[in-house]
Amino acid sequence: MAGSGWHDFDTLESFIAKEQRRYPESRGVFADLLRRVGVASKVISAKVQKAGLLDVLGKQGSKNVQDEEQAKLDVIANEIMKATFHWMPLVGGIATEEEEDYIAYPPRSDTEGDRYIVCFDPLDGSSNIDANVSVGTIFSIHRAEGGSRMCEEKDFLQPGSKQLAAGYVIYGSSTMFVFTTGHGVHGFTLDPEVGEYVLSHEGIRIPDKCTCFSANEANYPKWDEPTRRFVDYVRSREDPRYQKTSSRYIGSLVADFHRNLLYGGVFMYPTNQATGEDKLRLMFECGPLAMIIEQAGGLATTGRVRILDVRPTDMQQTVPLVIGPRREVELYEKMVRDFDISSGARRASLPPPTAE
Ligand code: FDP
Repeated sequence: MAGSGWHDFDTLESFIAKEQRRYPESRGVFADLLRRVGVASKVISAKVQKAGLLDVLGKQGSKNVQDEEQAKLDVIANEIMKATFHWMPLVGGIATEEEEDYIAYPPRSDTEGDRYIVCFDPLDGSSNIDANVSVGTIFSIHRAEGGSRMCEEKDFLQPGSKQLAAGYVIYGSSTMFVFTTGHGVHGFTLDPEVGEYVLSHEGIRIPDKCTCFSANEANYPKWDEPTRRFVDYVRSREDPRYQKTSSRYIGSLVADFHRNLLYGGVFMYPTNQATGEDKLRLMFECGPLAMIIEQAGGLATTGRVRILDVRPTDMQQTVPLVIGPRREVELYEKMVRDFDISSGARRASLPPPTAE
C-alpha cells in the first residue's frame, strides 16, 4: 500500500497467537485469558480517560478490606475485571485486592484438565486518580491442578515462583500492557485510533544502572537500620554508580515500577518499624512485579527472602519490597545480612540476662 505509511507490526493478538504456536499441545485457554485481560484493560483505560467527564472521580463512600476508602474507579475496574473471567470455563477462580475472599467457580461438565486462577489489583495507585496521575492494573495467573473440583484457598496461596504469567497495564500518557509468560517481558502500547495494543517494547531488559531511587522518604525515620544505611549510601554519592541517581517517587506502584524498569532504578517499600506493618500485597502487587523484574534481568526481595519464594499465608498478606536492578537489590540484601550477623554477634557478646 504505497504512500499509506502502513507496515506490518505485531499486535497483542498476533503476538499471543505466535507464542501459542510454540506449544502445539496448548488448548488455547491460556492465550485466551491473556487476550481477555487485554480487552478488560481497554475498557478500564477508557473509563480512566473519561473519568472527569463521566463524573466518576471522587470517593465511593465505601471501604475495602484494608479499610482504605475506595475511589469510584476502583469499584468500576474491579467489576470489569470480575466480569471478564466470570464466564470462562477454564478459570477456576479469581482473587481481587479489593475483596477479602476469593471467588471459586464450579467446574462445568465440559471442563477437562487443569484450570487457572487469576489474581488482580484492578486499579493500583488509585489514591492518585483525582490528581490525574498514572495508575495501573496488575495481574497474575496460576494453575489450579485438577479441573473437575472446586478451587480451594490452597490453590490461591501459591508462591510467585509458580506464576504462569504476570503483567500490568499502565494508564499513563499512553496506555501500555506489559506482560511475561516466563519468556521475557514484552510491552504493547495502545493505539487509541485503531483500538489495538501494538508491540512497542519487545524483550524489555532493565538497564544495569540506578538512574532513580524511589521510596516514600518521609518514612525514613521508621525504616530499620540496614535500610537507612542503604539509602544513606546511595544518597552519599560516594560510589560513582550513584553520582547521577535522582530521587523519583510517584506513589503509584505501577508508575514507579514502569519508569524504573525502562530507565534502571530501584523501588523500595520497607517495613514500618513503628507499627511492624508492610504496605504492599504479596499476591496482588509484589509477586507479579517480581516475576516481571526477574524476567527483565533484575531482582525483587524482602531483604531476607526472594519475593518469588515467599509462600503467602493469607490472601491479603503484605511484605517489604525492594525491586530493581540486580546490583542494587544484591547490595541491599548484603547490607541486611551484614547487619543481621553483626547484631547477632552483638547480642551473643552480651552477658546472659540474670534472674531477678
Ligand atoms: P494506593 O494506596 O494509592 O493504591 O499499594 C497501594 C499504593 O498506592 C501503591 O500503588 C503505592 O506505591 C503505595 O500504595 C503508596 O504508598 P504511600 O502513600 O505510603 O507512599
